[in-house]
Amino acid sequence: MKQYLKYVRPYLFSFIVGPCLMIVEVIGEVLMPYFMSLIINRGVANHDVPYITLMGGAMIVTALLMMAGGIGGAYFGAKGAISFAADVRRDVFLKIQKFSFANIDKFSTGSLVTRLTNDITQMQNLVNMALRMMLRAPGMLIGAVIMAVMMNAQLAMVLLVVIPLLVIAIISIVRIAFPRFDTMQKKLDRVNSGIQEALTNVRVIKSFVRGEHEEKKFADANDDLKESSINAMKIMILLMPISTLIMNMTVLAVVWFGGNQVIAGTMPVGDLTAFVSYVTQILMSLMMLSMVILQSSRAMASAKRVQEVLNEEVDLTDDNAGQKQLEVKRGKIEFKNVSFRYYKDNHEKVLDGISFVINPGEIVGIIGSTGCGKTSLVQMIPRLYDADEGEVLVDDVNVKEYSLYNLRNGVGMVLQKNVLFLGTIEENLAWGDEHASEETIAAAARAAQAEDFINSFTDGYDTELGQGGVNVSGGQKQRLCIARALLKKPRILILDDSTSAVDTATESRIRESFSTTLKDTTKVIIAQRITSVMEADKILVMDEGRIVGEGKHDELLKSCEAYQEIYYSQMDKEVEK
Ligand code: DCP
Ligand code: MG
Repeated sequence: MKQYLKYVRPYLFSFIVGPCLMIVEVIGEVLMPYFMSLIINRGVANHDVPYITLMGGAMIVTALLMMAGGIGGAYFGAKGAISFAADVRRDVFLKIQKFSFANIDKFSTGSLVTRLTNDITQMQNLVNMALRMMLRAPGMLIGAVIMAVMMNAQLAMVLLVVIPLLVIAIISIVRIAFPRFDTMQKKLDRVNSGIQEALTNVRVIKSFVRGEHEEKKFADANDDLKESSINAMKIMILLMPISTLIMNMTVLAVVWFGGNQVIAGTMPVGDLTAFVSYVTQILMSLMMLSMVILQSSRAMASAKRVQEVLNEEVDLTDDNAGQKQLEVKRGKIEFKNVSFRYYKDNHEKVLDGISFVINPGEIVGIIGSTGCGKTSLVQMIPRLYDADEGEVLVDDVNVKEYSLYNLRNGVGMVLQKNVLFLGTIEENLAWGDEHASEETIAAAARAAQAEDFINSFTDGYDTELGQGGVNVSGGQKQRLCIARALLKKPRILILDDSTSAVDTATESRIRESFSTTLKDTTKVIIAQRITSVMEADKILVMDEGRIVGEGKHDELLKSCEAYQEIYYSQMDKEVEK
């Protein structure tokens, strides 16, 4: 928890002044019953009106001071807590931005969202509460005990019985509640993950008519959360009635014993009323403390979850890169005996002993059955994942030697599952290069065969895209993604199945335009259709994580069995059509 201290430091003023102002309120609270007892004992008993007025005035002044202290304390408490939470949120967000794909795979997106929102809010609530109660509750407890003992030490003995009783009750309740809140937070995570998944995939769910299934899945998770919340609250609910019961019994005992003293004439009436107030204050402050402890038990669970994100080791950094200023210039790619697996615990290798060389400016096709590792292979080039064994070289330098910025700037990649962002087409394309002029953007769109359909929209480049690019067709989206990558003017361009939704005629036009606009750029094209890669300088044929063939179309057709299989199965389909 020490880790969070640095978030307190910038707001130290609020963190100190807030609780101090609350002390003003506490002093007032403790003085009020005393003034009251003076009015009753002296003023009322002696019919001394000026004295009553004087004391009444003192009470009004105290009340005003209390109000000022209360408002100030609440203000600085809230300010400190809100600022604290905002800074933590910022750092968690920045950390997630640094996450590698492998890190993100580890936490689910839903869980990250819960941690960024709900968990940090829990922490904020705790800080806010702590700032207001931290000094106030113990202050009130101590102040009231002192006043009570000073007023009537004998009667104060009652407290010796009651306080331990209440403390035991509170501790047992908190101890039972603690793990239940922990469970509750985990269930909340599951609900959030479910919501996240269902919302992002709502189209798939509808098209598979799996709405009912999803509803049931969600209802289950939601009921689960409900059950565990009720389970936790059941215990919380006990806290109030038990404390109130103990408090009322105590007041009864005080009035009983105190009343006898008043009748015997050993205690003034005013003292009895003040004493009852102090007893109430003591028990109230214990209840406040228990609330803080309970809230902190919830917030501790949250703080731990936030900490997990903050402390997660980003397994892919350029901290040890030796040649950070180096940029990708020529675009040569070489794999030396590369092996890779997503899950490090003895799972099967996804890539197994991959070796090949791609020379600058070459067009290379990668082909192979689904799941054979094509995407995994190309992800090694911009270091989206790191190889477990072997080396990946770009321009004869290990990719780990580059700064991630320079490497990824030099390697443009159109991901298989690509998305566009909320905003206009132009904003989306300029995402590849924010300083791009209108002409450059138009040229990139032209090269990706996107210009015609963009111009056919009434708003042209100013057409607003929905989240993820929902309001363009699959093929249009792919072409916009290609144009976006082109604007980066990469030395190496990787297209991962990026024209799968584009018709073959348009696809071949894109290929043609590449041969003029991107003459010197190394192009790696992953495709399902052999026609997409037939004209490449070289084709890599993959099967189950290995390269089983390498060469030009004609050579492979003669020598590579796997290639022949793919070729003839696709040709058969053509004939059937
Ligand atoms: N895989 C995994 N975890 C990931 C991604 C993939 O375990 N985060 C597994 C699934 C496959 C294997 O790795 O068994 C290879 O996956 P690829 O995505 O590399 O496969 P392809 O790109 O070749 O398949 P496709 O043609 O369907 O895109
Ligand atoms: Mg793939």
